[in-house]
Amino acid sequence: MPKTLYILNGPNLNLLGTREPEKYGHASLADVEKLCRETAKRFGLDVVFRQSNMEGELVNWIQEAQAKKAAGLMLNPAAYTTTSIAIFDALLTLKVPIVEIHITNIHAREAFRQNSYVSKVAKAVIAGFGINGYALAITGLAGMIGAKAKK
Ligand code: CA2
Repeated sequence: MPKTLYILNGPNLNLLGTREPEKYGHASLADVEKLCRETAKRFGLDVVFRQSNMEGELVNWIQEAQAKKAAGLMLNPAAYTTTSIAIFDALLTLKVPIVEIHITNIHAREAFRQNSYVSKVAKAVIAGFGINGYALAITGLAGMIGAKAKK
């Protein structure tokens, strides 16, 4: 059975590509999903890719990742990065590696974007590579879970 990565995206990321292209680029979330599926396929990994504007739904999906025995979880928590104890608590229950992703370098932005609860439980953090950060995160996670690139 192929291993599965959960890739979760937080509030407003459904609007990716529709505004602030100077910060976030022109790609849509559908483009990000395609990139993730193509990258994961190289490592023989399946992907569950989702976005929600609701905190509780993200919490439910984190719990689902544990219940369904996902091999790893990637999360762009967006604005919940710095506010959500509920997401932090849900991530604490996960026994698999967590990678936090941000399209922009949150540390070079407003101070309120910088204190991440998710970073406290993440194995790794990727920020500032644009949407390519998702591909980098999959490659890094593949290494962590022992998934090898296919020839
Ligand atoms: O850089 C990131 O990936 C962020 O997680 C994006 C969040 C922001 O609150 C974080 O501080 C950093 C914003 C998500 C909304 O993204 C949009 C991008 C373009 C158009 C509309 C929404």
